[in-house]
Amino acid sequence: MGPNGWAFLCVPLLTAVCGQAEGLSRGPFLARKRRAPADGGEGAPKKCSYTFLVPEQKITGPICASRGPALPDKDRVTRMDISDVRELLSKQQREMDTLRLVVDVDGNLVNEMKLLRKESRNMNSRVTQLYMQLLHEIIRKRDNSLELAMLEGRILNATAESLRLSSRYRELETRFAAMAAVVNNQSVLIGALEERCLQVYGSRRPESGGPPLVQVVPENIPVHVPRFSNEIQRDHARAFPRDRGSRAGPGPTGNKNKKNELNLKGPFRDCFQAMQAGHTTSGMYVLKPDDGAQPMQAWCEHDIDNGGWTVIQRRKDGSVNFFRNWDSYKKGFGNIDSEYWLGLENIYNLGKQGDYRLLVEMEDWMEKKVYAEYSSFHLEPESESYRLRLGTYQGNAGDSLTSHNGKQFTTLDRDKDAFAGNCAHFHKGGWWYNACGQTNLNGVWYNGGVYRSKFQDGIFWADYGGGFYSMKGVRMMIRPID
Ligand SMILES: [Ca+2]
Repeated sequence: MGPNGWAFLCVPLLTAVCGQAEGLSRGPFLARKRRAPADGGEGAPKKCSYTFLVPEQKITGPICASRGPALPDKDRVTRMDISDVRELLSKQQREMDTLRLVVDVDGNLVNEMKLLRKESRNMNSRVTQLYMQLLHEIIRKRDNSLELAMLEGRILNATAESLRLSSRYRELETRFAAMAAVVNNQSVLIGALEERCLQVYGSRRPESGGPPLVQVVPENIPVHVPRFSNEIQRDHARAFPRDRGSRAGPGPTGNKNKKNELNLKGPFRDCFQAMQAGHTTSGMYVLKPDDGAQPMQAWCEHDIDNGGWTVIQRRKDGSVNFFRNWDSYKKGFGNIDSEYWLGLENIYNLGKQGDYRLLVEMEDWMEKKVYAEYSSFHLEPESESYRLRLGTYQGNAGDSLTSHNGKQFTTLDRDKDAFAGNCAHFHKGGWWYNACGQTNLNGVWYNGGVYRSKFQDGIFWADYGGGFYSMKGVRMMIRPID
């Protein structure tokens, strides 16, 4: 309470109010209304009450509304006290607000801290994972580089080994070429010595000796070390178990299967015409040349050099005996799907239909194929003993056939060669022998390449391997000139 306080004065204001219940004074006066008890009724005497009116006095302090006994000054609550309290409360409220704000901010900070901590943990985990991956990668790369180094080492070793082998191979090849030349020369020398012996001692006629052996140094040496073999086919009973055409027959035969024979296509004038007719599969066909008396079977080769090739001779496995007489060579023999000779008359009839060229394809015992091609080819009629007419050579086997150009055909029973004796007798085949020749493609099929024989009777092509190297496979084919 203010020290001075203020006096609370209650001055009764006497007002005479009688029967007026609604008299109410308003304004800056303290009004008191006292109602008389209602038990009087209208008849009861009216009671009067007194109201004291106190002149208005300016109130500067709190008004005590207490109706109780007046409090001592020191216990009175003044407006200032209330204001102070309010101010204090307001201040505390503000402090509370501030604190709440701080708490809110702190709470957000805590949450953020939590999030950051969580993120940090995740980051750590991720960093650890990446580190492990990196480590793994480093280890793997190190292993790879080690493996690479090992591989490089092995490649280097292999390269060195291959170089060494290649060098050794070249050395062996050179030695083989030298040996082949020596063998060839020795065979020639032995032949010459035999002839000289016969001449000196006169025990046999000179012409009964063999023909001069091939003395050319071959242009090409088959690139392998062959094994010498004497597996010659003089034992016909053993060597030609499938050869049923030793006697002169109607010509080379096809597959014995009748069904297959029925499926043969033709007849065509040659394999080129068959190809033009749309038959582009290599195989057996029926041919009938323009002047041919009867159709024949032949193998058509459509898989090399644009196709259309008529095969007139084939050697491949020694299954057919080629040491035959005139009639047999004239009509042909063998099996179309293995070894055969098409027949001189058939070849003659084919050749006179037009301009043909000849392809001689040969295969050595390393399965390397070489060829000799002649720009033109035909035979003269039987009255000329099927004389050979050839054009110019091109190829990679060397030209061993041109020396036979213009020669007549010789067999064991018809000697048309230029040698005193019968070349067919020494070379064991039928051919356009000279005296006797640089090639013998109808000779004896020897197994293995280089062979030993008193006479050069193998399937040789002098410019490829010399006279004592027998080819593994041969095909003679003709085709019209484009
Ligand atoms: Ca002769």
